[in-house]
Amino acid sequence: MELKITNIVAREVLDCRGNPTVQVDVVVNDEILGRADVPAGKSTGAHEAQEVRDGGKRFGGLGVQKAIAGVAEEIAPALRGRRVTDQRALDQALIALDGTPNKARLGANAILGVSLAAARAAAAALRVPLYKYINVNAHVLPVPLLNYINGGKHASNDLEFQEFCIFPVGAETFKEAMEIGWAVYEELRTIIIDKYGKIAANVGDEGGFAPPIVKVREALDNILLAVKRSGYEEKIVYGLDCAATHLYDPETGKYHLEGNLLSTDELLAFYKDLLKSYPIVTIEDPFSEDDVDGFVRATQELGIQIVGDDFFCTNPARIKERAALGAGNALLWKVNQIGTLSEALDAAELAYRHSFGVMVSERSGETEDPIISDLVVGINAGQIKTGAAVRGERTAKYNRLLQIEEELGSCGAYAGGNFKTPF
Ligand code: 2PG
Ligand code: MG
Repeated sequence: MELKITNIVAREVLDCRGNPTVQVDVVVNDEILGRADVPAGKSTGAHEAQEVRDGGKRFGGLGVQKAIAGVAEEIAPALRGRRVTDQRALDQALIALDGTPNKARLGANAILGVSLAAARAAAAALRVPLYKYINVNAHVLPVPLLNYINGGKHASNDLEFQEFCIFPVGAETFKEAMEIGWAVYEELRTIIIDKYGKIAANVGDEGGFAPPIVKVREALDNILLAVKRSGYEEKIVYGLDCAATHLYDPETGKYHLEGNLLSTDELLAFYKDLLKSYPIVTIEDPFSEDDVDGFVRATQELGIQIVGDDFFCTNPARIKERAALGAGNALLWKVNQIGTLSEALDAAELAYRHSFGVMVSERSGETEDPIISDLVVGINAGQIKTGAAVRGERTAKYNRLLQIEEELGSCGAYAGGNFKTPF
């Protein structure tokens, strides 16, 4: 039977910060529903695909009624009657309809919602889970990069790096990674309350604690102590997202850190020192989105995974150009940075061709939609970053991965072994 798109409906819903976002329903043959929500970032890169927001007073300008009107008035009429399983062709039609290089006219939020909801509808129509619809060989359960101390734009403290994470590479299964994660999180809560008082145990945008810390080393020391007390030291290494685009001062070409202005060289030296003290295996955005030289040097000189977030923006053209220069060795994969599923899949494929790692990521403004869990298994990426395993918009992703691990049974493989290090 032909699987045809018979309707597309978009609506305004709320993300975990309470801000409006787009939810899309794609209906196949008048009865099968695919639904997807679009997330939103706060520490965004300048080169991301553009959302359309309403401006004006309502929701402080953040409303998405214009984006939704574009779905009703232009996208739905253009896609009705098309085969839902032609994901690539649907995405190309969306890109052509928009007509801008960065989806600024109809909005990456509208376009991505339709693209993801179409994939969900196709999978539902074919009666397969989304991860299998994307890839018949989907089987890798990712190591979660659990973000336990929040700083930067995600917290109301003065800690400049955005994310301090544990990476339970030594777990045997995803389920065990969650158990380890819980134990460390609870130890960390106690440590933070003892040191900074109970108010410091409130959490930031991604569920990590947001204590009144300024120094990077102090944040790491607290996490290391929590890991030690949990008894899981042997199973855990560490990761950072410095989100350095937001530390960069364009006037001086330097980076704000702990009361100093550091050159690329000095920041690199700071990282080298950190690596002497802590078993950090992955650093995201150690330099600003256009500091190619910084990324090249970090990749050559730090000897760990250097992940590009704002730096690549999940954009195949940026990955191609910068990977050729040896800038970075891993891609942070965020579907809404590029705006369609097929372009995001192209970005992942390109990354693999350059022997890059791929880490699938949420945005800080998520909903309870766990679609990235199916996507991370679908592309066998082996790494996911979706905050601490608390709060519904984060646990939705982890819970979906627990289901997928159960569904895959003995066919599933936890990716931890890929990251075992000599530390
Ligand atoms: C990041 C992301 C997600 P945001 O910088 O990696 O953690 O933050 O969604 O705010 O861009
Ligand atoms: Mg980032």
